[in-house]
Amino acid sequence: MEALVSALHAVQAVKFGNFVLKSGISSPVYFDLRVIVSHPALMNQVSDLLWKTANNAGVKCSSVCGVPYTALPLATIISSSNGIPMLIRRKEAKDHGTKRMVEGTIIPGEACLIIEDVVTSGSSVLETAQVLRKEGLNVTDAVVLLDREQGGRARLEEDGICLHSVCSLSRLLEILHDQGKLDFDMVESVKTFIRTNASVPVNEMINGSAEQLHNQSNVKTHFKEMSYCARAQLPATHPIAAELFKIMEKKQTNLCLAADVTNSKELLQLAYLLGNEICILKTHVDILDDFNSDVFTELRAIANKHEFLIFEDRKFADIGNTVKHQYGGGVYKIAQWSDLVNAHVVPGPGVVKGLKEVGMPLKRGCLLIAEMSSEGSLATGDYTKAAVKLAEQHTDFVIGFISSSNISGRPEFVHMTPGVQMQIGADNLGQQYLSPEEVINKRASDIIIVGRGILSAKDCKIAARMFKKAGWEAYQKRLTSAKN
Ligand code: S5P
Repeated sequence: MEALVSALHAVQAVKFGNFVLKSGISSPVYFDLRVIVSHPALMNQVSDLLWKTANNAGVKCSSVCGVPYTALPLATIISSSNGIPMLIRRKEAKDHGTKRMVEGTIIPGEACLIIEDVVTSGSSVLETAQVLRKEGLNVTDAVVLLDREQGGRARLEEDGICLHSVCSLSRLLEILHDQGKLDFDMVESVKTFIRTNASVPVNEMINGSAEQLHNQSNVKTHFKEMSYCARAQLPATHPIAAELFKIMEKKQTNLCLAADVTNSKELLQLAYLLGNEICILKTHVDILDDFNSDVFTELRAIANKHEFLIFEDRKFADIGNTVKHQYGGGVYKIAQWSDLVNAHVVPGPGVVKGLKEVGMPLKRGCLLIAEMSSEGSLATGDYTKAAVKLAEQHTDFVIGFISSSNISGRPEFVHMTPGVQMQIGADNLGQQYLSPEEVINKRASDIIIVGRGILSAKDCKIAARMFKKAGWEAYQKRLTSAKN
């Protein structure tokens, strides 16, 4: 293993330094496993290790198939050296002749092992698996040279594919460090980069010769395909977001209740009554006529019992120094009892920095308001993009967005959408409504925020259950359609 890692480093299949990626982000690491085709001895060594790794794991297969393109020659060597038949997956069907997506002799029911060079999200392996499965082949295992440990394993497992890796990124960093080829600071900087940029492909350099294998729409598809549970396990997911994703999966709900009531007793009654149906209870503490801090001690106890998070919808929008006081102090002492808060991005980074000083030590999370549901909202276009950028720069505190759709394409971020009722419509003060199906399935947001759709219903419990069911079904539909 040490010799292999050293050789990969020597041929610059893995490079360290400062690279500007196609996404515009600077990265301390750059992978290009494609260069190994120019080094036959290394090709043989890699193929041998891939095959041994699969055998040692007890994988039984009747054929191998490389994920196009880098793994194609690797699969060829494995096939020829071990006498195992190979299949070739086409990227596009031929426009004449047989129109086949897979070349070679296919025997339905037989097991085919997928070969890949690097796994990040697992989406390329999945794509190949889907094509092979459509031909009737049995796909249960994939072997990869380098696992970047960014959620691919969990994602593939969900689809019944066991991932076997020759080397993981952390092992690779460790070996290069031991060999004196990487200093401690660089190791830490790569680890941090990978952790905070989970879905950024690091094989696409700006001006680089690397072929663009992933693009924004790929990332978005991958986001849609991933379950809340798999997203909870991503290294880049903030602990509060991970907790939220786990609650959502466990309780099978993506419903946030906008508990817009003006009386504390009513607030607590709602929390008791609807606690089982929701993943988050959203408050507007400043609309309570009878606020006192005991209410929030009690609300916290209900939240712990029924497993939901509390989100004070304070919409901070001032300079850092002011929001620090508004968040931590004053009458409400929001930071003491609220897991989540949100902020407008209009003041610039200072608002996040100020809130972070108070929230981080308490392990709280923040959502940035990137879009609004009200008619004529100015939070659109470049403003929304700037909100995403700001979130990306503060992933230690910002866990996602208030937005009308999935605006970031990053699976580690949570997207929450207000303005939801069963039917599309509006109120008389500019609020605009979309349906749970539209928000979760079509627009790939994660959480529906519902207020009057539940609060104005004859029976709040029945209404909450209806929204819970609609939101969850839309999520299931999204997962199924993304996989097909
Ligand atoms: O853009 C927004 C952002 C938020 S947080 N539009 C919104 O409506 N909200 C909040 O969501 C709003 O403050 C209210 O608490 C809830 C929507 O309530 P509903 O009664 O219209 O469902």
